[in-house]
Amino acid sequence: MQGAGEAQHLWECDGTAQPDKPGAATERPRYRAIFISDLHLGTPGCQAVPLLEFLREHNSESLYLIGDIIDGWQLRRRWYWPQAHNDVVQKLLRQARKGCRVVFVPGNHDEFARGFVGNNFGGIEVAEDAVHTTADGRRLWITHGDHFDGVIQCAKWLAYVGDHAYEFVLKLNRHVNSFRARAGLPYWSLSAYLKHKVKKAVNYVSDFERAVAAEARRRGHHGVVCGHIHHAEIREIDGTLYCNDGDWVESRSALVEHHDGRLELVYWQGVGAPAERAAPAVHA
Ligand SMILES: [Mn+2]
Repeated sequence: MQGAGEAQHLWECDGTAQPDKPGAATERPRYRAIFISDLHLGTPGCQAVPLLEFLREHNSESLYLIGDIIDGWQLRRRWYWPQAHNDVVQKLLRQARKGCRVVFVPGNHDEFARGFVGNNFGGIEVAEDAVHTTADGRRLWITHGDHFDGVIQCAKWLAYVGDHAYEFVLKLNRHVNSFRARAGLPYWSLSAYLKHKVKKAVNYVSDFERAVAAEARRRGHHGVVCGHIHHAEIREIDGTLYCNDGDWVESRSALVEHHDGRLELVYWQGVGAPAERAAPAVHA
């Protein structure tokens, strides 16, 4: 992954990118496009430092910021803005200055930016939604995706209920039921109740994916790139390509388009560690 080191250096080199320099003009960014979302800058959960590393190591001709970039909801409750979060914003502005086309499609946590659609901040275009055409001619609809959940809810149940949580639930279940027995109430399975909830969360994810893909299809596009549910994915749904670029709170993932139009999910592990890549989807 360090193979393009020279190109990256020229591209990234602060304020002194020299397209006139012999050889430099032939260097091109590593990817045709990068899609990221759900950074949640302004919250302690945002993994700003790994994100900065990722942005330093991965440049592109186009960069799509697909919503929940700045978490206005949390900032309104409590101001949290460390230097690393500033650095991320600076980095994004610098990308735009260096000739990368940066498009920001606001999400629900940064819906304040929806009031600025059509404007341009330091080279970053703000758009309600967008369409990206891949090198192999596929039109991808770019939208955060929050319009597709009826009740805004977290798909976090999945993350919460790991093995440990399950053990804990079983233990809790015993306590709850010894209490219920003393109170003369019938047995009630907390774990069964939670399992039902988890199943509903799984359904929620697949319902969301289907709804977004169906809308992309209805609009006449070949596919969609969204975020919002913090669940990275590339798969085909009824003939429509569904891509979710994940998030920078939990999965540290991005969707990238190679110069030949191939789409791939990249999970950032940190500098020095090879980026773990999900196998590209068959049709991606
Ligand atoms: Mn969202």
